[in-house]
Amino acid sequence: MHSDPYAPHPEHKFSFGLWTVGNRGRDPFGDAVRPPVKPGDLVRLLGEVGAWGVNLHDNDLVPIDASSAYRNQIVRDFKKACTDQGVVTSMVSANLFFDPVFRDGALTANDPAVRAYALQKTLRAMDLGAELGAKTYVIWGGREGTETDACRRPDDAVVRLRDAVNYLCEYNLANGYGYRIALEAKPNEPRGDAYFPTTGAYLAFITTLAHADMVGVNPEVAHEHMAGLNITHAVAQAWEAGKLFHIDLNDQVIGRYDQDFRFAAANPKAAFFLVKFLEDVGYNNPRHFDAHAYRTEDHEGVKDFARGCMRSYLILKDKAARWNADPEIQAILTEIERDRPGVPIVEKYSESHVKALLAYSFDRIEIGKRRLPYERLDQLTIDLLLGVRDGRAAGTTPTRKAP
Ligand code: GLT
Ligand code: MN
Ligand code: MN
Repeated sequence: MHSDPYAPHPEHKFSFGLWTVGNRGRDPFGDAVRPPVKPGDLVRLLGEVGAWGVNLHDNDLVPIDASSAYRNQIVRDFKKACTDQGVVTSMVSANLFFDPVFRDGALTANDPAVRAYALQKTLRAMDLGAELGAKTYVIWGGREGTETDACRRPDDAVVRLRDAVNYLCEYNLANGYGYRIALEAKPNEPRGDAYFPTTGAYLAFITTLAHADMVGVNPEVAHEHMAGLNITHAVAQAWEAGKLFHIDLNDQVIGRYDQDFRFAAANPKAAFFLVKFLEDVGYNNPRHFDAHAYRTEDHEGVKDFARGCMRSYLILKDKAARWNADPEIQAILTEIERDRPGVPIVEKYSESHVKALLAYSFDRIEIGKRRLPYERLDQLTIDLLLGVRDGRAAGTTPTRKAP
């Protein structure tokens, strides 16, 4: 039998939030178009399409006012659905944005009772996730922001969030939950402006925490694109800092509202460089698709959406392997990185190094002449992505498939 080379397997760690495959297509201008699906049935859908993990907010699973007996029943049923389907609960979070109580923010709100309630809700979400076996806890500050900065000093919001995250780290330690906490940035929406608008902002914030080692980031493709930024650069900085705990894969046209499209649907070239980066460095944390099906889809279409996310990732992974093995691409890379014997060492400061550097005479004109054939390099990348170049088996000329 012909086996699909782009079929998902558990080692890919592909996960979906209950809110992603359970998204009902509501938007600010129109009501739901898909009927509600119970969490257990969403897990069955994930099992059917071949996902490894499921993620959830507390209230995706347990209604906000559920009694503890009802909560326990729901959790039991959910655990059974996960075991039956071989789907793991990989990440949890607290919904600190939907209920009206959070209209001025949650952990950074002005009202101390709102902040305390948000913290209590988060502790309970951590308890829930621990019970389900989750090891990543995401904090997305959906309502942490403003429409008018008349309402508070922004640095007060920074202090409040720091106090809250420090508190959560202590709770994590005290209960032996072993969570890795991942902070997720977004520049705006639903608030006019969000605090910590980019992954870079969170990376700086983390260094100020009491348990910085326990906290990393959860960059989302669409959120960096909303800010007009290059997601791969943000991800690379997080990776280099040892902080890439989780990732939200989806897509988004720059400058639009929060679109949450299927991964690689809008910017396949940017998605390629992101996948190539993750695969090149050996990223091995969950790959979460935080997106949803077009509003035009029905329940079957939601499966097409979920399968499409994973398939596109795996196609791009294969393309990345071909790119890495392509002799012409590799020859260009070797050329542009070619060593310059005799050039002083600048990677490390020392008295002798600085002496050698200051004494060295550079042939600026000659150095400036080195060819940088990035047009060719990019076109080879495009040829490969568009399917007219095989990569792996290619010689110095593109190999064209027979029509
Ligand atoms: C919400 C948001 C996402 C976050 C989720 C985690 S909830 O759907 O748009 O980007 O990752 O709280
Ligand atoms: Mn989003
Ligand atoms: Mn997200």
